[in-house]
Amino acid sequence: MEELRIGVIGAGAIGCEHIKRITNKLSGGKIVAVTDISGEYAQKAAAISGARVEKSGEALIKASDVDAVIVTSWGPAHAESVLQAIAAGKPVFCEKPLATTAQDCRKIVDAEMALGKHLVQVGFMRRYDKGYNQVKEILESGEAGAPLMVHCAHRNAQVDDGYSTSMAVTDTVIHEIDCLHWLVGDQYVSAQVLFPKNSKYAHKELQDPQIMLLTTESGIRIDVEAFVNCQFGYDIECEVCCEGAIVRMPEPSFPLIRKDAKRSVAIETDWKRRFADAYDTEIQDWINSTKKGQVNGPSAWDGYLAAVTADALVKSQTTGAVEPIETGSCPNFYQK
Ligand code: NAI
Ligand code: ISE
Repeated sequence: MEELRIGVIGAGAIGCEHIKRITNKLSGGKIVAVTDISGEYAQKAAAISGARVEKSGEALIKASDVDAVIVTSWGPAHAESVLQAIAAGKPVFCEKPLATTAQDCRKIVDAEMALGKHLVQVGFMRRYDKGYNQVKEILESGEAGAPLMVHCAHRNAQVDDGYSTSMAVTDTVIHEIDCLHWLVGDQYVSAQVLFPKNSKYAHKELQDPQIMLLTTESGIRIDVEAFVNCQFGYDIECEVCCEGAIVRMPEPSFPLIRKDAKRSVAIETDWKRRFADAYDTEIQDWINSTKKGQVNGPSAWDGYLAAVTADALVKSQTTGAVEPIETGSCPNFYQK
């Protein structure tokens, strides 16, 4: 196959970012069709790449010149498109979350297994980030000893009024949920959420910040600070305390400025820039592996694991209790 002909469902912020990177930066893929429930958004996105506008997600998936599909619509619309792509036997890259309920993620897993062919990749791009991979390499080398604790922070400068307390789990910390069990090579068994004093910058209905606690099968304790009105920037931290060393993920590199009797270093403000290289590597890998009929990245099973874990955290937001995480064992089909 010379070029992978791609159709995109959902032409909002990240949909347009992926269309731009495939059109202007990456190789081996071409956007041939775009659709969005907003005709105006679809037209604008199609213009970026010279693609045509399709009338619906279903029509786009069925189109004979679409080899593979990217789903970047709103979370609640993901499951329908992914299931339609599987039914059509077409590879599909779906932005997180794979679906908004664990039940819908399970339907996708079951449909893919019934077909007997790997078609689904989920957009958990942190697995492609250089910093996380450097940490993982050190952990896997054994030089730091066994991981005991992981301390993380996921901070956004601010969120709008539509952002709810549960979205800190389902929209934001969902990235840590996926990448931390991959990082330490262990599975989660329980989850809890604690609410510190609320920030005055959080809107009336929102609990912010939150502390999310996850425990793994071998007993590793993970804490993630989710602080989505931190005011100062977009800040992602990860530190793994091991038996023999502490391994800290490198921060984005900015020049040190000496000015007005101060030394200062900038902090990133935008997730698109913070993870730009990871998105590039992720989508390039998806194009390359799809052309070979393979799925290399996070699978539908990873999407399901994340949804079950998110459910336990969201439940704990209400109960305050330590909630069990019961995923069942990984089917042979998804074992790597
Ligand atoms: P957005 O709101 O900017 O764009 C979503 C687009 O989907 C809108 O243009 C909307 O009209 C369209 N849409 C909704 N339902 C549709 C349907 N049934 N058919 C066709 N189009 C439909 O949202 P954004 O920020 O682009 O997020 C999209 C998805 O990507 C979300 O699931 C979000 O969680 C995920 N995302 C992932 C990120 C990452 O770091 N991996 C970063 C930002 C978003
Ligand atoms: C957004 O949807 C993303 O996925 C970003 O990566 C994340 O950092 C942000 O908190 C979410 O709102």
